[in-house]
Amino acid sequence: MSAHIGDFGRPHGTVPPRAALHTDAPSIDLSGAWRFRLSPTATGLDEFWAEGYDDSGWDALPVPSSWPMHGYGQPAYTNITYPFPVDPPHVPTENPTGDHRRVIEVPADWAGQRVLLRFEGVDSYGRVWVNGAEVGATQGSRLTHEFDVTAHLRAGEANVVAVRVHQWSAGSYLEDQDMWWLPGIFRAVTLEVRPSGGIDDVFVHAGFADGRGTLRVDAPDGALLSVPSLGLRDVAVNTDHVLDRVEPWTPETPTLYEAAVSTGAETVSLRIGFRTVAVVDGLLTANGQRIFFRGVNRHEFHPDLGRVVPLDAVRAELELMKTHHVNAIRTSHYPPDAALLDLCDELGFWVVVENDFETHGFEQNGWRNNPTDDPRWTDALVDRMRRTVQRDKNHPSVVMWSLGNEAGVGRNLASMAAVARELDPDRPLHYEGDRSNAHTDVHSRMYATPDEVAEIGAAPDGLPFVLCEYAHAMGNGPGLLSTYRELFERYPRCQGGFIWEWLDHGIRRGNHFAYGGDFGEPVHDGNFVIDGLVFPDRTPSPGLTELGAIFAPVRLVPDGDALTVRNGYDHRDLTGVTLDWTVAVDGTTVAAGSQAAPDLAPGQSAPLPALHADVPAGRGEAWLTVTARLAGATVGAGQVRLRSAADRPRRSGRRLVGDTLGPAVFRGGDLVALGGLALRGPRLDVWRAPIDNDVFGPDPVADRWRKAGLHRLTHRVVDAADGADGYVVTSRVAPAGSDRALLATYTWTADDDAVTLALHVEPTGDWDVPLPRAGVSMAIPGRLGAVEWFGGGPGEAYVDSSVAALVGRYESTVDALQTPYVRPQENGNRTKVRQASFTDPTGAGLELIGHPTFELTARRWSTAELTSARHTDDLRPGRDVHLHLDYGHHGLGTAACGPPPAPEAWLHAEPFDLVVTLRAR
Ligand code: IPT
Repeated sequence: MSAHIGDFGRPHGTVPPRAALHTDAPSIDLSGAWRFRLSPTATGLDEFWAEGYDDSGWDALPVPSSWPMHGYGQPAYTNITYPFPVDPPHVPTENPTGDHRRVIEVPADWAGQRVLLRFEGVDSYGRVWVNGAEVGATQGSRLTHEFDVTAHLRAGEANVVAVRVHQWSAGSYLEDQDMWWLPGIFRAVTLEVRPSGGIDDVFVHAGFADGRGTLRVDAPDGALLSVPSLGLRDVAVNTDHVLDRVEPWTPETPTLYEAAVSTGAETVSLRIGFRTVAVVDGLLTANGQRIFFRGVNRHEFHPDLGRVVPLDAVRAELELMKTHHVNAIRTSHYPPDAALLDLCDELGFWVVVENDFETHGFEQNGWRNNPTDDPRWTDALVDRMRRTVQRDKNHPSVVMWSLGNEAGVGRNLASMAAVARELDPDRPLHYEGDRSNAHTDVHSRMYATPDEVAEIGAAPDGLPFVLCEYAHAMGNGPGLLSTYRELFERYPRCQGGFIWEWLDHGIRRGNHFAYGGDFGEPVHDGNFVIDGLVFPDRTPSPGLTELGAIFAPVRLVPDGDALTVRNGYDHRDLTGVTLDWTVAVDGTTVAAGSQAAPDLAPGQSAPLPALHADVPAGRGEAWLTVTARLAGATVGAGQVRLRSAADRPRRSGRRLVGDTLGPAVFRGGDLVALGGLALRGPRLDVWRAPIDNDVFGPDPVADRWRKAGLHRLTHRVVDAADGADGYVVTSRVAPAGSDRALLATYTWTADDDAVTLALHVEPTGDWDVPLPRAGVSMAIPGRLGAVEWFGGGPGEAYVDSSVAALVGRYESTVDALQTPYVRPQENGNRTKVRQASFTDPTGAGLELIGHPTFELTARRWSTAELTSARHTDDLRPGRDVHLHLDYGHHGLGTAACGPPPAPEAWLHAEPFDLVVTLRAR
């Protein structure tokens, strides 16, 4: 056996990397059932590659696949920590090894032709045999490797392809990305004829400058190029063309031109997009215009299949990004399946393709022996960079190459940068890990605070700046998105960034999604792998809805009692955009219409003509809501209040008689019934089920909350007495062991059918922690499952994530108000609620009226139960509906990996008031 598996990360036996091409050369897709055997170690195995080997006792496994997702071994998750000793280049003897065999018929007419065997993704190391002869080995899990198997293949006969995949190899040291460790042949395997006189490689150089396209297609001499729609027919390759009447390619206008490069032996089809990417005067530009990345980091993951993502799922997720106005993707932290980039060309995204390279776990060892600075690893790293550039160089969507992620610094960065520049001088380079920017064309940071971003933006000169990761979308959140957008719009150098991250990598297990530690991993990072804008099954989380509202290109901004429309597209006018408007009084539409958007160039604004001449006279709260639509999709929405509500009537006039105040019955100062409806509460409550942004990060606020005892407050009724102002209950609310308290004064008034609670709260003692929430909780009968409200909606919203919430009248159910965060945590708040009702199927129930508003949460389990749940199916509906009516919430922020809420979104322990009318109906 060799000294170590994988020769310092070098693959061997492969042909030189080349572009992914759509060709008419014959090929055979080797997807399907292969024979498979898993062994716990890499040593002592038999010669399964031999042609006569009997694999009839083996199982069948689909290829492509991540074998732990098919019951072979277990997935394992670590973020930074290597799941094996840091002992480069060695890996443990316990090294799950998957032997794959497949017999394939090769057509007789392939005889005499050159044939390549291509692997597009093998995690982490694949030794390959054809008909018993070893042809080489892959290394670089997310990179394409091709082997020339001409000498070993027999046309017109059955052939045996055998692949031994080791989970761990030297290359694993270069692949410490924050994701599940999932071995397998997880992308396509193909046999392809390379016709003699064919086209092995093509490099399209298509620029756009001064209103004209430039085109040069590098291909074998003698090949001919056609771009019929541009009038090019069978013109020579390797020559420069200048083309009038070319539309530039941008994500907003992804114009592609069908093209073909042909020799007598082979035709390659291409889709050409014309754009020039360059750093000009400190700005990253495309076609001379500033690029603005409204981006996401995208990993490849599927909750049932692991690293295998079917093409229809990829298309669906890109379409979901488009409808939420995402215009850029960083392929964190490796090149994606090649098909993704075809879709990005077609649908329109700026793409930063990252090399398959991360050595983050060396940081925990003082960066000692980091491959990034070790010449023994130079070949492997240069090979990785070369494979990355070569495969993906023809995509107009790809605007930058990234050397990798979180790999520290060292001399191999220079080698990688050099090979990328040599192969492709036309694309700038990105790498975040080297603050000196010695090898990059843009300055990049992750999780910089808004203040740091402003400082970078205001600096007199420097490189273009991108946030390659920001707004960590773990659990409920992120907050702060509009703060970052303002910075990107204020400072030209701050060219946007990429949210961390697109998708929760939860693994479906029974009725829930599993995360790190759920598979018995001895070392793991829990739910840090659940930090996406969409759930594992790709349903949007509220964070994505908020992002969509923030990056919507048609901006409708209140200005006095009118709206201003701003064209927030970068590259197109508002042709085709219609503005659909409604005027609603107390949530009921009274007038509606539609008009074309004004003619505005990118960045221009105009006031909208008055649309609300016809608000009927009266007392209700009136709103003008405008929704911008383009080809059926929503491209912006905004609101302005046309008239404030007259204060809704409070209830008064009744005095306490025994335990009864109007329709309400009290016991020991607590409301227990209202007009025949059994209730518990409302009582002061400040606890929320900590969200990930409360729990993680360097100084988790949830630790301070628990230390302060905010999850175990006790109540002491100090006094309960009827008086001139109403029935007044005072209570001292405090945790065991502390002399700090919240003094609550509940003043109850009533008339015949309703009571009004005016709650005043005064903190006393030394409060050095913010409050999670500030309000009351109460329980109502579980049959009141239908919800209707007038206020912010339709979705969940919090103080620093509420741009998507529009004031309106909404209907839902208690069940549908829940957001199923993979690790259960506080969720579901509806903001600025004026009025709400909870009713049973007969329409009877409870109505709540805010003076003026309250924050509303309702669920079928208590906040204590929500706090202790680990997975969604730990939550079981109880008999009651638990309500929280809040004055406010602490902001969401993004502290799980990034800054806490902005100062104005903190909920400091200060006096507050909450006034709500309750009516049984
Ligand atoms: C950063 C990583 O680049 C990313 O892969 C992911 O792990 C993210 O953090 C957290 O979810 S690195 C971090 C130490 C800032």
